[in-house]
Amino acid sequence: YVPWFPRKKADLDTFAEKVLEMGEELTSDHPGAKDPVYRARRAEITRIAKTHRHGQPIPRIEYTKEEVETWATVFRNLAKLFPTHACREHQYVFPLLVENCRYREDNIPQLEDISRFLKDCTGFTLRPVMGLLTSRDFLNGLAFRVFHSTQYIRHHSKPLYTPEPDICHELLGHANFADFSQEIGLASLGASDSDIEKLATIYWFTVEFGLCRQDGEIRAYGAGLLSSFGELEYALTDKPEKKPFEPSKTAVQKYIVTEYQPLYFVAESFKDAQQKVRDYAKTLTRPFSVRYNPYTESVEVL
Ligand code: H2B
Ligand code: FE
Repeated sequence: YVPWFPRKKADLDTFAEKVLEMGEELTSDHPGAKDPVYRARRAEITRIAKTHRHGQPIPRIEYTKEEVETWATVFRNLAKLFPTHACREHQYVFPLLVENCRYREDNIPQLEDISRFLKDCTGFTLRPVMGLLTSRDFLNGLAFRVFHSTQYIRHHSKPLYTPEPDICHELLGHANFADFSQEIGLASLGASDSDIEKLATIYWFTVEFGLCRQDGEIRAYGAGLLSSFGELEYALTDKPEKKPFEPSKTAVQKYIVTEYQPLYFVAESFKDAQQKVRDYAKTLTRPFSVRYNPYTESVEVL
């Protein structure tokens, strides 16, 4: 039995309304749950994701003054930490985004601008999403070099905290849209539920919370860290435990999503993390193999 999986980029349209939680409904502990104005605004923004179809431009949003202030607080605090805490790959792309995509303290960049820029330099595109997707759907998107991105922002009462991805997390954390995420994505197509869980765990400890060595220091490359002022500082102290990144072991590590991580995995370098994930993805077996055709943006099943 092989689960259904998308064969071409346009097939990702079927995910548009399949969100887990927090899309339209916010859980009671969400900082914006009791704010009707926030909820209405969010519904307005998620409608874009709901109706977006492959090939269409992503509508621009005119963010409110309050939303831009929230962004500014996050931006300002993180920008202070990046020089000492972020890996060099992140430090390399950040100025490019400032230059090409209007990343500024007083401006929330537009998904359409970033998507076009990424398409030119990496082949990645962004697609707006209403909220959290299942691991399977999210990873399947990566196989097509599509990164699902939220377009709304966290609640203004807690600018340095969000229980879910928001535009600050996507744009400030995932800036180093890593090439190796496509390989995790390709491995996820039609994979068994247990392999999806392993890949999602690897994703968690690398793309989201990965650390790497760099010139004798430890630096962050994971987006969950690079978009969280508090956790980025904490992760590089000696409070959390750190283990060497070893995919077969990392893949079965349990983790929590609601607090700072008690444990991080440290790769020898960003490149080393990438290579190890690639090699690991090849060890998962399926009754077929897949090959991505970049010209047709589709997957050939062999
Ligand atoms: N959905 C969305 N919208 N954004 C994410 O960053 C995300 C997701 N991450 N679903 C996924 C789950 C990740 O935590 C792994 C693959 O489970
Ligand atoms: Fe993320």
